[in-house]
Amino acid sequence: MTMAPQSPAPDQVGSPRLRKEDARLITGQTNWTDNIQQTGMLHVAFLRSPHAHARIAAVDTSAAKQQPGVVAAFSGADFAGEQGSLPCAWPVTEDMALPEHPPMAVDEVRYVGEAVACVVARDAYAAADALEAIDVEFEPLPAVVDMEAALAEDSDPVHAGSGQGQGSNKAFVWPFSAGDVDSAFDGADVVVTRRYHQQRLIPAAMEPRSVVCRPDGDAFTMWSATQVPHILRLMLAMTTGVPEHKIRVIAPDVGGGFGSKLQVTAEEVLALLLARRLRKPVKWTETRTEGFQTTHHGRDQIQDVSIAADADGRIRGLKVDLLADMGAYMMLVTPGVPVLGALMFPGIYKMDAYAFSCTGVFTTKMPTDAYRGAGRPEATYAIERIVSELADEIGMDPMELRRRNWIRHEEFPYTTIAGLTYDSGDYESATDKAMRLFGYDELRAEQRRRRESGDPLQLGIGISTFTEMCGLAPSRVLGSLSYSAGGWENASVRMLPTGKVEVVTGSCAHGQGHATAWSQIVADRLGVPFEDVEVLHGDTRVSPKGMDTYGSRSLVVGGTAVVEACDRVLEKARRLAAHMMEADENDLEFSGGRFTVRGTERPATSMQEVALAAFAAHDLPEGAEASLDADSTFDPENFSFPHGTHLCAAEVDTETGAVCIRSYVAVDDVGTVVNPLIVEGQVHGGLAQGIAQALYEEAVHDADGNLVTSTMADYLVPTAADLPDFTTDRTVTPSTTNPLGAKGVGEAGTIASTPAVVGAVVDALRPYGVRDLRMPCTPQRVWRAIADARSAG
Ligand code: MCN
Repeated sequence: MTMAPQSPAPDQVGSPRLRKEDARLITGQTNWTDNIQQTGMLHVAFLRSPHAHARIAAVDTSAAKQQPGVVAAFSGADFAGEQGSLPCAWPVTEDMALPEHPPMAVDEVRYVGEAVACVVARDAYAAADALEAIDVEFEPLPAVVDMEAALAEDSDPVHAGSGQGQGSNKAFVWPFSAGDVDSAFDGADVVVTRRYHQQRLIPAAMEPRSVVCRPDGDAFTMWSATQVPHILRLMLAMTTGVPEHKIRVIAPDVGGGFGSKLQVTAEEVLALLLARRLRKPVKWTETRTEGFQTTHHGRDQIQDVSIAADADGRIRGLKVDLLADMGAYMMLVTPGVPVLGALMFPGIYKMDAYAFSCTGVFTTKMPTDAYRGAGRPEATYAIERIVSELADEIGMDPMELRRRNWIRHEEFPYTTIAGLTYDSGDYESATDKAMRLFGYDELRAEQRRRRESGDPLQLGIGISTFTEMCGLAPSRVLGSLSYSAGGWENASVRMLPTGKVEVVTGSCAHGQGHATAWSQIVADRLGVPFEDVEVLHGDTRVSPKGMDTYGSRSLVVGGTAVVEACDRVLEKARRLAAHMMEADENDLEFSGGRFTVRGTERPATSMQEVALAAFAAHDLPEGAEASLDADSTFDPENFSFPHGTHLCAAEVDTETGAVCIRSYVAVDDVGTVVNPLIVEGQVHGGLAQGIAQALYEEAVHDADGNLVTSTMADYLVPTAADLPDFTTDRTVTPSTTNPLGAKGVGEAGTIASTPAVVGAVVDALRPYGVRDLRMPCTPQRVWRAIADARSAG
């Protein structure tokens, strides 16, 4: 057999390849979880609590069982002893309160939407209809909605007897301090103190949550719209007692998650229990309102922040006191979110001292958990907003104040006061570029003119010079932060006999385009055409080792595992090629997918020829295997720290309170870029979500704990039409923590943009005495702030 050598691949890394997965995704040629059909499949609907807090006196499912098409109906009690408690993988302190969290409530419900009973029927409509026939006797208990009230000594407990200390709704206190905070503040010329509210947000992925579970003898196959098939399999095994090797989890194409599918949900656990009990495949797909009520929420913190500085603007110290709303239970990483954020409050600034404390609080609301950025948007918001306020207090340009305090390029690697070592950065270059693109000086001049003329349309400029920690790993550090799992990632690369390549990755893309980016990496490393690479993922049987996708970790951790596996394949290929060419390995050169012998005219041997020879195995060097494949697990030494400068110019109509973003410039530095088109898309999507927090989105509960904003008509997710044109650009400061030199980008836009936008709105209103606004800055809130400031002043 001979194979025609194929043309060498052009440089792929750095080129804006169109995403190879998109044709399939946008022409409907894929199976989302809800499209999956199984013979004899049954459908599940959940009866959910209409109360934020109530005792369950009785559940009667007998009438529901008589409804047409119904196969079974169960209450939580029917699964007592079997359903376990939903897992929390991040017990941040040893004495953290970790109340039982049964997938289906048994004695008490603690948020509106908590599952109380379920119906299993031959179709989804019959299941939904039969819910009405279930009789539940609730004995309402007081709702606990407000975080501060929840901490009062006389507050009703969310979990009687399981909290700690004063106010039994206190779940934990996590303190951190470095440097002499008291003397930093005592000796300061200026201290600025603010209270910032991170409103509760609802992740609204395009594809709702959906799960199918099929019994296969004594084993189970689960399809789930999840970001974390590996974590899900492990946790299902630990929760239900089904042995891990008897569970296969498949994440088919997943239509977005933004953290909300980094979870082990009640419905997934119950799907498995129902499949086991009924010996039939079962499916459940949430409705949008069900999703808003029962897919975990994000943010929800109150931040009391103080910054101390000298009169010349040098920052001396920072104090942060955080209340973080856990909601009713601890879910997979609920308590870890604010703790992760703790490390990022100092941002890009040098300072002498830092004190942080976070109190986790139980309320009778849907639990919070990771939502795009998870802790880092909150931290970035606080530091970027208060630094601008400090500049105003001192009477200094806010960019000048930043320049005086940020870590300089030549100071990297730099260990911050929070104890993180930032790998690399060049804040100066990113800022200079952003200011040029933005026209900073011209816009300041226009702002002055408008202020002087009393123009009802005021202009504000918001700044965010941010950094974030991403590439979640290293396992060692995650362990030191009490996270139960590791942070490594695995990849295996196998060259098939015809020279085509299969890459198996533990990462689990749900919109990020890994198939394209990984193909680019492999094409460059192995010198094969981009089209010849197939990326396999999202199935624990196909990719048994993995830590999944979140925390903008996939490229820097998972992509690096791909690089390392490619390098091992190349090592094997080099050895075999040397044998085939009867040359010394050290004399071989590899370029464009071909081996040549240095200094000779001998014909080249292509990777394809080597792959075929490996497969045939007729004449292998001593000890070589009959395959060209390799596996790698990468666990970096450190996080990577992307950074950037985002500038927002907002016009505020002081008569109506309407805010219009006039221009938005984002200069991001994510180190080496594998695919600029994907990076651009990630930044755009991230900006949309950060701007959404600043101007549009807020999950509102009434005093009884009902989610008032439980439809898309009430919870305003902005569309493309609501967003401005973005000017994006980049600087490139390679990371030193991985061989690609890459830093993550999946959350950067969201983390950076919220303070830039709110900063612009507040800046526009400075002449009116406004110094802060609660998010989202709706026209009503802006107008009210102006009116209040006018009547006060
Ligand atoms: N990339 C690149 N060069 C870089 C950095 C990244 O080309 N220097 C590419 C990567 O190859 C990958 C993409 O950008 O294709 C994102 O990479 P990375 O920053 O590693 O982030 P992850 O792939 O780990 O994705 C997770 C991240 C997170 S945490 C959230 S939340 C989020 C996000 O991705 N959720 C998303 N982006 C999303 N995009 C979509 N469409 N849907 C979601 O749910």
